[in-house]
Amino acid sequence: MPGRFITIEGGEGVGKTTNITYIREWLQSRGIPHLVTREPGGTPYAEKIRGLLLEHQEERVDAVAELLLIFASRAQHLARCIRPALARGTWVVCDRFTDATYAYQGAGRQLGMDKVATLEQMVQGDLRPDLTLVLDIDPREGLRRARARGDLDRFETEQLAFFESVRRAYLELAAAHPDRYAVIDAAQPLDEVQRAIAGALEAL
Ligand code: Z5A
Repeated sequence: MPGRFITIEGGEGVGKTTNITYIREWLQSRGIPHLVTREPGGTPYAEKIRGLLLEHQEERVDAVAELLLIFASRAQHLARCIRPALARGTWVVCDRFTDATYAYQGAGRQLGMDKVATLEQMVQGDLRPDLTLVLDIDPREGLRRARARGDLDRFETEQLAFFESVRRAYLELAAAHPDRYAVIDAAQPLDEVQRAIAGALEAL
């Protein structure tokens, strides 16, 4: 039986990293073979592309160049990590995936959803996550949490309006496909967030 594909999404500082530890423990305690990975990145080659995307650059990065780099790293990640794992029955938990591209490049960078959809079809074919957890929070609070942590990457220096578009896009995606998404209020105390995550995992 192929593994299940779970992605975790949301704006800055929503608690993806914190809650992936919880998901890992949840799967471990049930003896479900799994791997945890992330985007951009997830293989040595794709991680090099992540560096290009997140580091501050002297040259202004063109939004289409950014979009193509994201899908280049995704193609590598799918070919060398995600697809082989799913085929051998391993569940894959991925910190961000293509919903982030819809939210950050399609909406945040205003490239539009059609370009993202075209590349999604080319790179992924019919592969879509089985479950996408969207951790939702007011971007002001998310940025406060992320900034309290220290150094900001190239995306984290964007203005509030950018993150408001990102949030709206995630909520619209979730509303359009309620069977695949679970939207979780990430402003709640951590144990409440984790109770909601457990509910979505049980349902899967
Ligand atoms: N990107 C893109 O543009 N297009 C794409 O297609 C993809 C990505 C895939 C890298 O993402 C960047 O790539 C990302 C979008 C872009 N933009 N940025 N920046 P990333 O996932 O590596 O980085 P991130 O989004 O910045 O994640 P993050 O800042 O590391 O946040 P997080 O993992 O969601 O949060 P956290 O580290 O778990 O939690 C933040 C703090 O809040 C921490 O101190 C926690 O202890 C605290 N926390 C967490 N939950 C709670 C609750 N419930 N209450 C109180 N405090 C909490």
